[in-house]
Amino acid sequence: MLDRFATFLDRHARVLLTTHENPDGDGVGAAVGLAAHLKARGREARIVVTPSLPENLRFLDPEGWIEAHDSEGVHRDLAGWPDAWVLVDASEPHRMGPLFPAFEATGATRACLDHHLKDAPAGFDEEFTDATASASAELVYELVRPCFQGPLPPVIAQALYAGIVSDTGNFRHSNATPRIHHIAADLVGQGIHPARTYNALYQTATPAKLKLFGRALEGLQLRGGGRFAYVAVTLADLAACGATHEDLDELVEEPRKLKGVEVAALFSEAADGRAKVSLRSRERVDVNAVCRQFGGGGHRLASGAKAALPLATLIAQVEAAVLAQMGCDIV
Ligand SMILES: [Mn+2]
Repeated sequence: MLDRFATFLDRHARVLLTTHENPDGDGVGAAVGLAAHLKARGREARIVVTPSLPENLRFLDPEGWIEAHDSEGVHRDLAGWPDAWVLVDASEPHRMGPLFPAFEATGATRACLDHHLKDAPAGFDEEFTDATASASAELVYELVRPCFQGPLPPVIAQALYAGIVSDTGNFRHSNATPRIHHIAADLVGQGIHPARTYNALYQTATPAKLKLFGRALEGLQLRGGGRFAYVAVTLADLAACGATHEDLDELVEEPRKLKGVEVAALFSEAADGRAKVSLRSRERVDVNAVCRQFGGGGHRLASGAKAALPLATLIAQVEAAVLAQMGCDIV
């Protein structure tokens, strides 16, 4: 697959890299690593994210390559710029959110590089996916590493390490494979600091974020005899704490900490009025199967969905689906 991807990149001179809406450490890390690689090979590469680069990921972009999407301004003619448009860390074009109309309009070859599970490929001229990879950054590492005899350029090493840390939950999740530890060891051996990376990615909470976590945990719900735990956050909760949607990051990990919990969920109201769910499974329950029933997906143990339903309706429906998936009686 990666040989095919390398050949694909070699055929194009102007490559636009985008990732899913509300970019995470893996999407940004993989895109920065790929952009640095392309630039080193004399290609033009740009990265456009929407809505913008989160504060805690700024350190991955020391050269200031990443552009915040501005459809009315500098990106009015974005569709006309690239000859290849690569969606990184997602394989559903709609996950680009506000970038999707330009993606639809472009005359560029459209491709994705991704490690999420997917039923039927659609919407791309070429797909480069490998659901056995722990992170998109792992795919970029495998592509880029053989091109360098010695150490990787620091910008690539840091970006890929942060992508791997993000998607393995700092090597806690079931995708923390032997391979990903070997890759991490190679990157740390080249001078990447695990503690500094962890601090930059995660030790960035504001008082508003901690208040929001407190408020959400006050409303903690347990179902299925304590095997399913969830919290829910409304727009009013965000406003009351002075918090933003970015502050929801990692909140789903809190109910997951409970002893005996098999599935944890975070429900939230999106800014567009739709309701969102993030599901995490400890090991046994396939939450990707649950999210697919609501038009979403992801990985077997970490998945999400967004639906045009009131929050309370989504909660009731997901709760029933999770309990059914667990093989529980619906209580
Ligand atoms: Mn990823």
